[in-house]
Amino acid sequence: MCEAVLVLQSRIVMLVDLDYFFAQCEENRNPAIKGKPVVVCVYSGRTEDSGAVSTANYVARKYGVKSGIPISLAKKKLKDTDAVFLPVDKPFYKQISDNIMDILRSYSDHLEQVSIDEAYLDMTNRTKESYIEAKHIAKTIKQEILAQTHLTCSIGVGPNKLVAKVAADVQKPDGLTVVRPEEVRSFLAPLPVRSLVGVGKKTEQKLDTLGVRTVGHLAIFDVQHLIEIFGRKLGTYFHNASLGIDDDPVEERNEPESVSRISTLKEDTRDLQVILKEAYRLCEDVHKRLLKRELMYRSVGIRVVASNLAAYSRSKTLENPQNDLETFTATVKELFEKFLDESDVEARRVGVRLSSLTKKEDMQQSLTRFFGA
Ligand code: DCP
Ligand code: CA
Ligand code: CA
Repeated sequence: MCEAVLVLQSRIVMLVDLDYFFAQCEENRNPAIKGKPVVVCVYSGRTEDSGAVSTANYVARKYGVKSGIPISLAKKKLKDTDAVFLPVDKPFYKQISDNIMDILRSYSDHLEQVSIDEAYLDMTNRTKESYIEAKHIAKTIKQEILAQTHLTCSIGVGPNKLVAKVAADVQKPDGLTVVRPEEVRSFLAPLPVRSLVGVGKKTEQKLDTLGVRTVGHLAIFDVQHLIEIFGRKLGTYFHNASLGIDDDPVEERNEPESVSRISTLKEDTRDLQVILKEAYRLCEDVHKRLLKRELMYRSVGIRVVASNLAAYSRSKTLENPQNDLETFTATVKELFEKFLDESDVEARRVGVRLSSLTKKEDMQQSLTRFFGA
């Protein structure tokens, strides 16, 4: 008899979420406001205080100020404090976000950015499926983000996106929570149903009337009954979610703006040959990813993280889009030579990057258009 056996590959997925992101960016821009309640606002412009709170730092949250409440209410709650109210400055936060996403990309082959301050990383290959290694990498990521941008984040690690997200949320700010596959059920069971992605206020209320308050309650609730109430799709989703089951892959949402890799040298050095040996290895890897996605590059960049964790980038834009490895490595060599000439930095980590990417077809299309074909 032939039996079909479904073998699911075990994964390690990480969710990185920046703490009180917009407000933390503002604290860094002006450290004098650290320690005070900081409220970042979307002013509608109708009256002086009309509009909503975008986010607030944890000092302000103690007074009940949070995303979405009216600015006037936040002012009331913070009446007797030295609170600081600031308008949102998206371009400034986006720049910091891009920097952080670049750092994260260097730690994983698959990254899915879900919002300005949040991304999933598939760590299965890089960790060789070891949760000890995953925890170690998560700590390193936190350190690198802090050293380079002065921001803290919270990280959740688990066997899938659903668990990683809940794990990142349970300990904030500056948290790190690792949930191994065998711990998933007991980790989720005591949490309120609202902790699960997709369970909003309305669902929470509906479940509450059924006596279902925790994820553990949901897990033992009859799945057929859930389907009758919420429909097949949602009912099945809630049931699986309560058991920590989720096979949604970590997928890049858009064409990447760049492909890059960075790695740590065996020891800090200024030796060009040692640096290039490692850089060429990274180039091959990045180049393979470029070809796999059928992309062409016009800019080549290098990155050096110094012994003191200060980071430096250099890049060169070429005349025409290319897709060969030789131009890439030759440009990398040129950039590292120049960088070492100009600075006295000891390199701790080195990285290479291709950017200004275009699809191969686009090139052909523009040539066809050019020749009027
Ligand atoms: N944001 C917003 N309006 C909302 C929710 C969020 O403008 N209703 C913006 C401001 C936040 C950013 O998005 O800084 C990220 O949202 P998060 O939900 O991740 O919240 P924070 O990063 O502010 O706080 P936390 O530390 O809880 O992650
Ligand atoms: Ca956040
Ligand atoms: Ca977020």
